[in-house]
Amino acid sequence: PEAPSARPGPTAPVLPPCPDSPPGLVGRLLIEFTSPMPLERVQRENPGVLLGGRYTPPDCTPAQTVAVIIPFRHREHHLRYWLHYLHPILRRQRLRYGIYVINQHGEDTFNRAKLLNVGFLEALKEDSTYNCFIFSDVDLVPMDDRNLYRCGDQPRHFAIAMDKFGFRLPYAGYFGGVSGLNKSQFLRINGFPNEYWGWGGEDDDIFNRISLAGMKISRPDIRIGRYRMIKHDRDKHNEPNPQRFTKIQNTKLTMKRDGIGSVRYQVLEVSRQPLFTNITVDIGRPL
Ligand code: UDH
Ligand code: NGS
Repeated sequence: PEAPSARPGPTAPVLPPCPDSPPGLVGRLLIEFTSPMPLERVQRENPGVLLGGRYTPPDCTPAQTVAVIIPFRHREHHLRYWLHYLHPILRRQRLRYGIYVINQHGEDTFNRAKLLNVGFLEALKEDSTYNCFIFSDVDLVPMDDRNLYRCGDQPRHFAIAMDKFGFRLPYAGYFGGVSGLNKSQFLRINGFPNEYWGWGGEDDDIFNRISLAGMKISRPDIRIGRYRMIKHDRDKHNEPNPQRFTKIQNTKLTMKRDGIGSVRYQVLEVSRQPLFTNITVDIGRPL
């Protein structure tokens, strides 16, 4: 018979804080999107992920709880690659996290930034301890696990060296693809704009908000912030927005009234899948 001391005690052991530099990282990764990626395989390979795409390191206590928010519509095959690559990376990074896919209902014009606002609010409804929000396009996979999906004392831009831009920033103020803000940084800029319908400019508006709020963008080393983008054609109902150039000139005026404080939407379904939480939402359409 087992000695009593070998049994788990009545109180859970207190785990040490997770290290600043996680020891199990591997560095540069081979990322490719050639062989198909069945969801069953991704599930089988990630048994430690809990329902809804939640994960907590078994061996340490993370300083932050990270909500990863993905704007989404009709990109199931991209999502399978994303989950396949990202779950093991986030696990090695010793993060406590949850994955939220914010699925725009219907076929009206796509609105990335509004979906991200919805993700912020809905993730907090699920778990009020989220204090770091990483906003990621579904088609972007980091090529180096030293690119830590955590928040810092300034808003962070992660996707700084994408393959399609020759592994460089396309312009100094680029803030697209993958970014991260903690809760107070996000609220300081009144969240993201809700009025960019269609493609383009919303990330520049977010960059403007951050600058106008007196914050600076933090970025990883250019050798570490590398990304592969899954190649795709332009989506239907996400045409370039002709208003985007004038809108980004007016961030200073619009950010006060348009943002997380004014977002209106209706959640149609919350579905906890094995590897992510799927939130289908009616965000309306352009006026
Ligand atoms: N997204 C969807 N569904 C859509 C549109 C956008 O899920 O119908 C999401 C998705 O997470 C995507 C993100 O919004 O990664 C950004 O949209 P995007 O991928 O369309 O933006 P990107 O700049 O592409 O990557 C623009 C079209 C490029 C066409 C190039 C043809 N060679
Ligand atoms: C800028 C867009 C951004 C966009 C970036 C990269 O021109 O929204 O290009 O686009 N700004 C405006 O249109 C005002 S990409 O090459 O990824 O298609 O993120």
